[in-house]
Amino acid sequence: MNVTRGFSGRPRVDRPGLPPGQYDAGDDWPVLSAEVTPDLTPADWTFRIDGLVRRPSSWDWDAAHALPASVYEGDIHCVTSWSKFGVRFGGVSLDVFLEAAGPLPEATHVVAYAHTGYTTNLPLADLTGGRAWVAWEFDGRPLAPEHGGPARLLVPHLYFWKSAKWVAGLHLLDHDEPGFWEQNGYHQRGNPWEEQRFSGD
Ligand SMILES: Nc1nc2c(c(=O)[nH]1)N[C@H]1C(S)=C(S)[C@@H](COP(=O)(O)O)O[C@H]1N2
Ligand SMILES: [Mo]
Repeated sequence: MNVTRGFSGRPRVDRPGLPPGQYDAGDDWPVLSAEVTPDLTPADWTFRIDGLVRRPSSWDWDAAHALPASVYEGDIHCVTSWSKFGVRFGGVSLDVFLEAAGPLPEATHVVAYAHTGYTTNLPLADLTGGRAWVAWEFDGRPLAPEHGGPARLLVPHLYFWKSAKWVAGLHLLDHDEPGFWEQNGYHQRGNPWEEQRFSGD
């Protein structure tokens, strides 16, 4: 395991804001992809919300960028145990996209899917309230392709596997439907503060 070591010579595992079982990766930002990084340009990118919504809606790059911009400044936590502090992503709040699509009252869960086919499931409530974004900037620069550029989902209060890279859309459902990692033993929700790593945690 690669850990960032402080001057004490020990991995930094006791810093405030670090969820249980995590370590501070410092300036490292590991790349974790089940797929090959796709050759996806802003011109190819689209984002769609459908399923249990009043108005199935799609945005292309320009339409998404015409929406009010929003920034996340905070931490991210990967289930493989690295956390990264003080990151800054720019994009648009999912509240804005969801308001446009109008979730039906029976919608409770979401399958987020990527242009590559990767999927991950989330409770709809975890995507509202200013806690989730479609993000295309990191530290003021375009998000790098290996980190999900041109645009990724960002749900930083859950383990980072929920933040689908190369995000293509959300499908709203009235039940939970396991995504890629969730079908392979990972937790349906993935709250790092409760160490919801694997099914049964
Ligand atoms: N499309 C896609 N999104 C994905 C993944 C993936 O394999 N494919 N991996 C997830 C996991 S496990 C993590 S920890 C983060 C990694 O994002 P990063 O490579 O930018 O660190 O992306 C998540 N989103
Ligand atoms: Mo991860």
